[in-house]
Amino acid sequence: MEKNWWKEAVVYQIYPRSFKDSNNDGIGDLQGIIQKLDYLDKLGIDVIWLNPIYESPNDDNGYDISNYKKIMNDFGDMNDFNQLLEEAHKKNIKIIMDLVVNHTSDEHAWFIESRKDKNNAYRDYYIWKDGDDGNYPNNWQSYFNGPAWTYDETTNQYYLHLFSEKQPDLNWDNEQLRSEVYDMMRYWLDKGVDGFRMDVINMISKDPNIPDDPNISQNLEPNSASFIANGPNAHRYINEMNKEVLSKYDVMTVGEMVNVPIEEALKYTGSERNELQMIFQWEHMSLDYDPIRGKWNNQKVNLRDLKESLFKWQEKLQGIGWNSLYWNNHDNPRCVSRFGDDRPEYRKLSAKMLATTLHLLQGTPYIYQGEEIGMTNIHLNHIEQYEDIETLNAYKELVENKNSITNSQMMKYIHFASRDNARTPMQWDSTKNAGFTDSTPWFVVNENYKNINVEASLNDSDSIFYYYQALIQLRKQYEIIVYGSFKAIDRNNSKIFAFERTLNESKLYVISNFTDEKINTNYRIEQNENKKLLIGNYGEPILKNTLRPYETKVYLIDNITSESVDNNGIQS
Ligand code: TEU
Ligand code: CA
Repeated sequence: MEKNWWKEAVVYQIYPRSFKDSNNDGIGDLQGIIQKLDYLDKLGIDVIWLNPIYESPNDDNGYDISNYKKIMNDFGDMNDFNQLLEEAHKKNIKIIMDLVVNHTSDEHAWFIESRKDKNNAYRDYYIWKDGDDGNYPNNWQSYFNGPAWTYDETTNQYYLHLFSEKQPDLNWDNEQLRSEVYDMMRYWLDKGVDGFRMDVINMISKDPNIPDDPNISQNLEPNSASFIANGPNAHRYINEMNKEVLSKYDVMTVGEMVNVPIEEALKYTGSERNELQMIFQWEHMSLDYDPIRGKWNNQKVNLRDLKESLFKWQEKLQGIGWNSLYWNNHDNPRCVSRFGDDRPEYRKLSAKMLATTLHLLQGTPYIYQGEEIGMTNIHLNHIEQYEDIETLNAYKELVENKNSITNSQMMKYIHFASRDNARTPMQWDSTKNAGFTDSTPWFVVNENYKNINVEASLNDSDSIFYYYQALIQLRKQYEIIVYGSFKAIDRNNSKIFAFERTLNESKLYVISNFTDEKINTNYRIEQNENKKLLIGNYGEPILKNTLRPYETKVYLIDNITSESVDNNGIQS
């Protein structure tokens, strides 16, 4: 397998609005990030992915960009950015930017022009269509509820927006638009940024005939975007972007893709295809969705489904593409609450177990801010306390308009699934507002900050923080963690997540208990005399043939003898 720095790296995702406020206006900012670079350096990460920091009216917290070459006032200015990049680079930390080019803000100069008249030079930068006999051009729905089309009086046409009506979709079939996007990308790369995370990049190509989505029925919630993803020219445009821009720089690329079947993913990430290096696929983020209400649910995923999904991605991409590994991000609830167990007695154990399981799979691991200290979901009592547009719109739709669920049911779903679970301010210490700001924070601080915070983690040698630090160190030390091949173990077990990795003469075994039960096991590896415990979340002594609640064990065998590998070294 070809060696690349971005395969060896660990990425840390920063949601700037909630990371650290340096000037006490209640909003996180670039200087705040600069103040915390030492902290990130201590953790040992290699790359920072910044959620959008560009000028934006913040209808969707920066995912609605009004100027791609300006920094949002809330976050600082270009000098702050330059300083951040320079200081990060001094510490050997790279920075990748969010590239949001499926849509812009309706306040972007292109759209302001575009909506003026049908003959405007920018008209075709967006997707404008006539209504269908007084109705919407077709039945597509927005991700944030309601039709994906908004009528504009000035020209008596509708424009497409797969997200909010303040996020009009760009028309990638327009060559001029594509070349402007490439110029903008070069602007950031020439500045020295180290790559891009590309927002919903598999949705840039729409079928020009805009056919109705046959899957949408009146009663069923979701949206049409699954139908729109991976459109006719998606690969052609990404390949062109690679040729025109990406291939000229040594950078990292990760395409965010909701609704991406494996066959498509192989094309996007295939090392021979010159498109992207890896993608964020969403499959394991949606296994707990409800067939009717989509993400608005509070059922925990079944471990076998989770394993099957992740195993499939490991097996299918192996040797062809490359996986990105993540348990959570700014669009998803906190992983310790969702996949682990955030009750006080299990929070630390299960957070470490999740970290181990993820970081030892094949792929590039991503840590979402606060994950490294085990931050949890937030449970606010009133819908008015929430900020996220997706959450607020869904509440309106499901509780107020359709009357299909009660307030109290919806609040339970929100507590489980809302994006705002991940967007509460970072918990730095036990002082007021968790040390995030001295004034009123833009969004509620989780009240558990008195116990769960960075300062406490740094003072506790057994903390989740130091465990992540150790995992990152192991990755630097053992090539097998990066380049070893993957093989599932004990596949049908509904409580244990186990797999092995192999590189040359070494083998690594990862065995994780996803439950709060004590489980008896029978893995051959535990009888092997030559194994050594690389890392685990219970101190010594390690109990053979037993997994305690949320226990994880990683064994390494340096020199495989034919004897020790028979039967995969595993389970009788
Ligand atoms: O997310 C893609 C996306 O489809 C999400 O809206 C997703 O469906 C939703 O968050 C599930 O809860 C990206 C960004 O990560 C997200 O923050 C943006 O809101 C969205 O694109 C629009 O730019
Ligand atoms: Ca600020």
